[in-house]
Amino acid sequence: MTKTAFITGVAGQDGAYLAQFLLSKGYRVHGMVRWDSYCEPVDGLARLEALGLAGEHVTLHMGDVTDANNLNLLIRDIRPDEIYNLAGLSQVHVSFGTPGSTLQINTAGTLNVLDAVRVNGLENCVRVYQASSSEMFGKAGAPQNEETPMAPCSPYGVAKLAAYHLAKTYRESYGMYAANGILFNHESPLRGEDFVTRKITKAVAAIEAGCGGALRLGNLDSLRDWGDARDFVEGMWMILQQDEPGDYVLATGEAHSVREFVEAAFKRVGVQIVWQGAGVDEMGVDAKSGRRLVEIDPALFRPAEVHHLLGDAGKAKAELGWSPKVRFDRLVADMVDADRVIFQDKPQSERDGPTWKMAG
Ligand code: G4F
Repeated sequence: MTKTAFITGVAGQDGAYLAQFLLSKGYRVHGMVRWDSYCEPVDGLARLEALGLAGEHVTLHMGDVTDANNLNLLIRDIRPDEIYNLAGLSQVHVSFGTPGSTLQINTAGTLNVLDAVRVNGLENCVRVYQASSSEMFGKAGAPQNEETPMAPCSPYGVAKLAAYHLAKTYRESYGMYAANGILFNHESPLRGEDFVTRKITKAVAAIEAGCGGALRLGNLDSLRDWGDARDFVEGMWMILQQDEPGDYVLATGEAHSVREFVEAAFKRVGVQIVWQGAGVDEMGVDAKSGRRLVEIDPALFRPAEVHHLLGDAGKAKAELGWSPKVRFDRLVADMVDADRVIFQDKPQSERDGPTWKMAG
């Protein structure tokens, strides 16, 4: 029997790859996108377009997780077998500036999804995947797994932790199939430029093409467990195929610093970075030419930082049979290569246009 999935946040990196994955499994896929994704120019649907999924493949609905009535009606009409709640404000640094809307979207939004299932009387026929995050571990020591006490240190982490507990509470109180995927950082060529990986790979490609200035970054020493988003969306699906709902860490088990990511990305285009100076005066220099390619921007430091994320996905491996296929070097190379294509395709006159901007 054909299953139906409903993805909130379908226009994001994970939403687009998950939609692609579920379509390949024969699912009927419905996705919710916010009204502003439809505005001209329709950049909001760019990821779905990049994967060839806009149009008839995914049925799109305009909506917003903060609008409970809207969600109730959508879920009533679609009657999905599986809901993947991926909508959210996902930029940790932004959450310090907009803590109120972060909680509205990431916590109250999750509550609205869970409650829409409940008030429509669908507790026994819908499975809900909640996009939880390793940012919930915050200051907890590494490595982190499902048993690690959580100590979030950003409004984003706090909002996600509350949502995680809401999913557990609905599971325990109403017998609802609600499962948390506690995902460590996962990246791809579709990653937004306000995350550090894509910011770096796009800057490297621009510099190689001769049209980028120095890359400005904040904390170079934080450690992240970076995997490939395509591996992770498969894990999301596997989580919802278990007989009993549970909570699972998805991670590669390998941590690298932002500094290492910078070095690997430049290495892909044949540039060796050497570091000079210290603190906010530190810079990354091309070992051959002496050109300054990386600078520190104190404005990009966060009020509080998660220093070391390193996931232990042993439970997912044992129970789901999930393990990541893509490792760090390949991920960096794929992302740099994808950004090189953007610059190769552009005539010199267009390369400094609005598509090339430093964000986040
Ligand atoms: O790429 P980031 O912004 O990702 P972050 O904060 O780890 O969050 C991502 O992963 C979480 C999973 O743990 C998700 F829940 C969340 O939604 C998101 O996907 O920053 C990574 C690191 C940080 O330590 C940051 O301080 O890079 C450091 N960094 C240094 N310079 C920078 C920059 N981050 C950004 N965004 N921009 C910079 O210029």
